[in-house]
Amino acid sequence: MALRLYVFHLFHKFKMLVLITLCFVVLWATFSYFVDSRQEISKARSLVQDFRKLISLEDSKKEEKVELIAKVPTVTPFQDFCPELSPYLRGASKLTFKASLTLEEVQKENPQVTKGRYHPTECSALQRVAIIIPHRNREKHLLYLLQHLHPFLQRQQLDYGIYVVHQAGSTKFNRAKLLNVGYLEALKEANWDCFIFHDVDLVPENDLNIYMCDTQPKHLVVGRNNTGYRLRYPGYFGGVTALTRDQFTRVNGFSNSYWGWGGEDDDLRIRVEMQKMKVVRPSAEVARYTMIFHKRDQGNEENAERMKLLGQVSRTWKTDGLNSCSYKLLSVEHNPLYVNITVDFSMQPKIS
Ligand code: UDH
Ligand code: MN
Repeated sequence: MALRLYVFHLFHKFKMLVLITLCFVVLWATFSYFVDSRQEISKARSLVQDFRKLISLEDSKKEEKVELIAKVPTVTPFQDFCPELSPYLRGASKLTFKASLTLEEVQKENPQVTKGRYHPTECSALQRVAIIIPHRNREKHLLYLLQHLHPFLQRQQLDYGIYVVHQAGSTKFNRAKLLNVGYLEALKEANWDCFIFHDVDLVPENDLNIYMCDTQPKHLVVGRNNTGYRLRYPGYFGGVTALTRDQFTRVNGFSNSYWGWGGEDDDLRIRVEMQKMKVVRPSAEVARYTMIFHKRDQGNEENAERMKLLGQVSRTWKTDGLNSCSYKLLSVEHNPLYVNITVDFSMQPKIS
C-alpha cells in the first residue's frame, strides 16, 4: 500500500514538472516572437525612413532631386553583391545576323531594359558600366549590336546603360570626340564606375569577355574575324576599350583633334602609357569579335595628319581632351534600348 502511495506521489510530481516546463516553453516562444518581430519592424522602419528622406527631398528641391535619385544605386539596399563570375555565362556562342531584323523585335526580346538601362534584381552588380557607341549612318549595325549586347551584358549581371552618340550633318567624322561627349553626357545621368568605348560594328563572340573595368585600362578586342583573330599590331588599342572614370580623367580623355579615320586610338594608348599605366587584355580565346562587314564610310576618309598629331601627344594632351571638348548638343532621346545623344561638330575648329 505504502509503495502504491509512493508511486502515485512520484507520478503526480512528474506531471507537475511537465506542466511547468510546458508553461516555460510557451512563455519563451511568445517572448522571442515579439523580440524578432520588433527587430524586423525596426529594420523595415529604417528602410521606410531612408525612402522617406529621399521622397521628402522631392518636395523641397525638384531639380536637385532628379540628380539625387539618378545617382542613388539602382539596386535595393542591403542586397548581396553579385558573384565574381556570373552563373549565367555560356562561353563562346555562334552569332547570327538576320537580314530582316527590326528594332521592335529586339525590344520584345529585351522587356527588362528601360531607357537603355538594366540592372540585376537578384544581387547588387559589381560595377555600373556605361557603354558608349560612336555612330553615324550605321543603323543596321547598331541593331545587330543591340540585339547581341543586351542579353550578353545581362548574362554578366551588370548594372549598365547604352549610350549611342550620333554625329549630325556631314562634317568629317570624329570618333574620339564623340566618345568624349558620351562620357560627359552619361555622367550627367548616373554615377558610372566604368566606361566601355565600343565600335558599332564589333560584336563580342564570347560572354567570358567580361565588360568590367580593371585596375589598368583594358583592351577587349584581341582578335576579330577579318584579321584572322589576331591583334592587328602590337600596341593596338582600338575597337572596344574599358577605362574607369579615374583612368579616363587621368589621361584627359581622348584627343578632340582627329578628324576622319585613324590615329585617335593610338593617341589614347600614348596618353595611358605617359601616365605609367599599362594596357591589359583578356586571353585571345575569349576576346574574340565578329566585325560586321562594311566599306569605308563617306566622311570618314583616312586622316593624313594623324602621324603628325601622334608625334605631339606629350605636348598637347593636357589641353586637348575632356577639358576642352566643346560641342553643340542637339538632343538626348531616351529610347527603350539606348539613349541617343545627337551632337553637331560643324562649328568646331579643325586645325590641329
Ligand atoms: N563610325 C560610324 N559612322 C561612320 C564612320 C564611323 O558610325 O560613318 C563609327 C562606328 O562605330 C565604327 C567606328 O566609328 O565602328 C570606327 O570606324 P570604322 O568601322 O569605319 O573603322 P574600321 O577601322 O574601318 O573598322 C576602316 C575602313 C575599312 C575599310 C575596309 C577596306 N577593306
Ligand atoms: Mn569597322
